[in-house]
Amino acid sequence: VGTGALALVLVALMAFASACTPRQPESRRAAGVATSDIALAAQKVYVPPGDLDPYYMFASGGHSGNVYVYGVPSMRHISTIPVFSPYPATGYGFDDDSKRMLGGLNWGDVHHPALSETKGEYDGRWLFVNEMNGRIARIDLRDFKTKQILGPVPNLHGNHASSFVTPNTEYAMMASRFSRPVPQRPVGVDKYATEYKGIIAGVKIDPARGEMSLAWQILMPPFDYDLGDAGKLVSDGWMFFTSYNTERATGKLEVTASQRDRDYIAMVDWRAAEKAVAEGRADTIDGVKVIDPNKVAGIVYLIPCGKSPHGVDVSPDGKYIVASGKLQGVTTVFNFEKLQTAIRNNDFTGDEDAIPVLKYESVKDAEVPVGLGPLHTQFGTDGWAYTSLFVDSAIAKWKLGTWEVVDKVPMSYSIGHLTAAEGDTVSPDGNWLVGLNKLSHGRHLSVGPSQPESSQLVDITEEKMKLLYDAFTEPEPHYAQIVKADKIKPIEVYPKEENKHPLAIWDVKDAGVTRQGKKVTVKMIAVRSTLTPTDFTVNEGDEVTVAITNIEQTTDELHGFGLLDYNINLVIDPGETKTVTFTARKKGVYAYYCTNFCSALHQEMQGYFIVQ
Ligand code: K7E
Ligand code: CUA
Repeated sequence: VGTGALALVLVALMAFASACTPRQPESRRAAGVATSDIALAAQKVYVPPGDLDPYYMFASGGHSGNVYVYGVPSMRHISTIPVFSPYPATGYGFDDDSKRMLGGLNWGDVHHPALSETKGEYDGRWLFVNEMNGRIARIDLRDFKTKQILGPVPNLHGNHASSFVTPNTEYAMMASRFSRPVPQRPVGVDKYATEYKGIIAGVKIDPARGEMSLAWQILMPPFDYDLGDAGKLVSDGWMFFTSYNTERATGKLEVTASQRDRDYIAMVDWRAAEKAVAEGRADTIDGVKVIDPNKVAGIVYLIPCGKSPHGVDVSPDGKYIVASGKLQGVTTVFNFEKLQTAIRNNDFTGDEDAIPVLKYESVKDAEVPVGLGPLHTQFGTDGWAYTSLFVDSAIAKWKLGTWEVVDKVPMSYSIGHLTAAEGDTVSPDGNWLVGLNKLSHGRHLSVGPSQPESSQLVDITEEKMKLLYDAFTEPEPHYAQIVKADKIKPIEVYPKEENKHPLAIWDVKDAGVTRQGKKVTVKMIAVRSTLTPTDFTVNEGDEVTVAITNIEQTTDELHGFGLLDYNINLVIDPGETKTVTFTARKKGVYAYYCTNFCSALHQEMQGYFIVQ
């Protein structure tokens, strides 16, 4: 059965590959699409000059390390938020603070943005994003800037099933896609099944400041933990994680990890985990409180699930746990009440490393025949669910409770995640749905071998889903969330009275150079259209700190500080102070200048750095 399903997937993929050979630009409007339909679609997505989109979409930038911000429904890319990679456009990764935050890692593989929530609704305060090098970051939506990067955390390797938050942002989640020996040490893969361990972790979030800290980890069997979601309303207090390779196989996983007919969803009682740690029942491994299910019962259970599941998604009412078996033609729905009853009655079929395995028949509600290669599910109003189908390259619409599949819309091509407006909250809006496709071949002017990925906007207000618009993004849009624009209240300047930077100055007469031995501090002011001081001199070998305050309090008045030949590039927003510290290694004269166009005399905003 295993190889059969696999062959099916491969055949479908090959058929897809041959279907999209390169073509020259031309109209590929589908036959039978009337001009009136196109005009209607255009009207729905068009946001006229001067108007604003009613939604923000925050999309993962995959291994670019960025988050991309879009307006919905216009699908205009309006901003890039650098998180795990340097981004010269905003000077991110060049000033002392952001360089320290990146910690010497110049990339990250971002997968799942998670907006902070209050009572299960997006509250517009923070955006959390995970990345594979065992890290998670917090972006403050007050200024759309990365404020904290936690990790790489010990023990946990390949943080993919992250950063899903609980309904009151008590926790963000982390889990290992790659198992390895815990504690970390060199052990051959021949001992994988017994010596390698998976890790599930809870990242505590300070409710006032958003500050993240690693609270606890759970030692898990060496499966590959893939996706997660937090319980809500009736299932609040639980976290769910899919896993594959429950075969504990190594080597060519595409074959060895697809043997079993069922893998598992791990369900974690996070309040019980919290309590176990508070009661001192956790071990400390590499400085982290780690709960071992061999010693502590009642924290985690395993739900058998369709072969090699990918996404797991909790319905808005919290009653259903929807898991997609990516090598199957069905998505499986589990009933939270049945899960609770089964746990209460010890309705188990066995265990994996002391973790009880629930009985599939006792907890399953339905196997919904959505189509081939189901990956992820999002929700609308009235119990409507939308599942992405990678192999079929389509979205299926179906109903919770009746399990009827009522509609399908093709995606071009090969959809991964999908995201609905307010889609992970307890009350989705049921109007917009965006398919985040892995490929786009032939849907845009060719740009060579590295094609943009396509994102497609779908109208879900009516019985039939309607594809309205193709947008494109840089690699690799894994997941995105769409939030009502009026929930986010960004500032446009940093108020002067909030600037507590020790090197901030507000008057040009305070600008200048001070020296302590070989340490030189330059306090600089940036304001239209001068960088003061306009020149400064240091000695070769000095450690130089340039602290620049942009004293503007006017929207859009950013100034830059580009220092040629020294790889220094800062951008300072109105009211902000930034520092850069470096050694004056090269003798000579070097120009610095403002990189951000700021006024008619922007080009005059320049000075000289002299190293003698
Ligand atoms: Cu691309 Cu969520 Cu990393 Cu699915 S993941 S497709
Ligand atoms: Cu300041 Cu250009």
